[in-house]
Amino acid sequence: MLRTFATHKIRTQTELSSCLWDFSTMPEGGEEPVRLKALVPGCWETYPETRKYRGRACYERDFQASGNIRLELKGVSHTAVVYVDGVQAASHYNAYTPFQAVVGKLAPGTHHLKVCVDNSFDSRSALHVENDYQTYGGITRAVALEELGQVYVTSLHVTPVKRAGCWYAQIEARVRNLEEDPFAGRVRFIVEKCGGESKAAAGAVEKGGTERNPQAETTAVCTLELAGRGEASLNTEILCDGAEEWSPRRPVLYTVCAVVESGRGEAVDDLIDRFGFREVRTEGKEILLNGEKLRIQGFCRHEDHPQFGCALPLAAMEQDLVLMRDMGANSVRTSHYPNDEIFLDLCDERGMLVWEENHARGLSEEAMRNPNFERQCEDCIREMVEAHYNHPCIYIWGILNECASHTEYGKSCYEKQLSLIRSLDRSRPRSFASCQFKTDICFGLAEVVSYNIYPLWYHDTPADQYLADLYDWVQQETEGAGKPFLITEVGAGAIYGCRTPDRVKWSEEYQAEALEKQLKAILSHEGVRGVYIWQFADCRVCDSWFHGRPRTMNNKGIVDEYRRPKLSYMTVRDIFRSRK
Ligand code: ADA
Repeated sequence: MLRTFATHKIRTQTELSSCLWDFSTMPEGGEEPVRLKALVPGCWETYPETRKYRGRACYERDFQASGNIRLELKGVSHTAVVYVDGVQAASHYNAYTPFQAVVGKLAPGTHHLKVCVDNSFDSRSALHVENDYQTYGGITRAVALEELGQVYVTSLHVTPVKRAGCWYAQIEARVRNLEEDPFAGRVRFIVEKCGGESKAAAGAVEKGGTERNPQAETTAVCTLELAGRGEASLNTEILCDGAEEWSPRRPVLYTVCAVVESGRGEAVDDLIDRFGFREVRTEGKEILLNGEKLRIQGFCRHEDHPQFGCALPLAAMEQDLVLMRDMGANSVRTSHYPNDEIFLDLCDERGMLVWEENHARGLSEEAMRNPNFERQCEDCIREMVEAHYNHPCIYIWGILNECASHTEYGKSCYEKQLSLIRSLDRSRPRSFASCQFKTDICFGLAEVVSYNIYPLWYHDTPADQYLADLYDWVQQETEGAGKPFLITEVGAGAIYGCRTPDRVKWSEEYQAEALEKQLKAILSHEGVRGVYIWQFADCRVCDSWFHGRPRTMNNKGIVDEYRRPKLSYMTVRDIFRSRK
């Protein structure tokens, strides 16, 4: 499955995933490769033969196509080299962002696709390092094949803006000419509410047809001229009078469709995405969604499941959202990387607010000085914002969870990355989850101050005292004073089924009691605008993290890895629900 809705009606798109591919390991030391039929998307750790394999492997399959093609790989963990008919077509680093390969003028017939995947840890990889979560191996998200003509829409971003009580859709699109021949035509943009197919849109999507549009107020047309190979940017604004707002309570969605028409009026390409009419901004200590104060009650969630690794199918993603909702949550933090778009589609549809962050966890200044760190972080940010810009559920961008935000060098990295986000998206606030207790120096760089705290777990200071001390320091001593303040992690470990009258650490009783105290302290603090519990479900960690991580799992889930509720489930549910 590529998305929860169709993104093309004119461009021919075929899913190459949701089926078995030929898979073989590529062992370093001359051992026999393991050969399997393996599911894409999937993780090779889910097969008994490769449960513990770390290294290089290759996935192959044939496909039918002709002419110009675009392959989109939505996630390969963690480094990929893509070959079409034996010729390298793309390479990419980072498991959690999509990338593409565009190949010109394929002869009609059968072609061969090979994806070499590497999930090794070595100095080339600054972000995928041995960590408190697992870096799986495989093609872990969907793969799409698209057949392109001479020109195609490469990007389509919508920013909803409200002026004088009216909503406008500000649209920015890019169109690419793949050939030397010039192209002169136009691009028609159509906005409509999801669920209702207007005559205008129905006409516009008829392949090769011409169309007329009676609903001028929801469309705009831009002239397109490309002298030869290259890309053109188009900007327009559409007045969407009477548009219904997206909110967690009523997540009304709209589609935006960009249709490229030739000079003769033929529709030759299209791209459809969804968005919602909503504005997020900060004002003093508040985060406002369409002017309403947000109170975040959320969970941090890893993409992790014992049966699927990080490649959760739709049904498992949906179940996670159902359980979070049942506990009274209104938000999820995609710790610690950009998530599968299908999960974001579900969040859009369910009105679940999302904190999305780039990929980095707990890197020291030394690790941030890896020569590849800056480029790999920037690529991740660019790809995340480009791909997820339109999701109304994303209300904030985060970067660099628990990295060196307390040193001057660290600060220079935070500054570059936050500025990059600002240059790509001016419509959302930015933040980072800090663990630098009373030593952070980066709060002047972001709109929202966020801290991860573990009173009653890693230390025994009472939660209210610890929080008050930290909050007062932020207000009195830092540039975070007067800004919205979130707790982005709090929690305690419990091993599912470990019950003890002594209420010792790792028991379900201890976790439930600790969470009750932590949440009550946080939610009753007048300065705090919300909390994310660490974490929704237990997750697998890297083997070298076994110390302090019984079962080689991070056991702070409110449900275990199979989503079985621990005692704290009802504690969280009672507290979150009592506040709605
Ligand atoms: C950190 C970190 C999480 C996790 C957590 C824990 O705050 O951000 O990824 O490691 O601590 O369980 O200790």
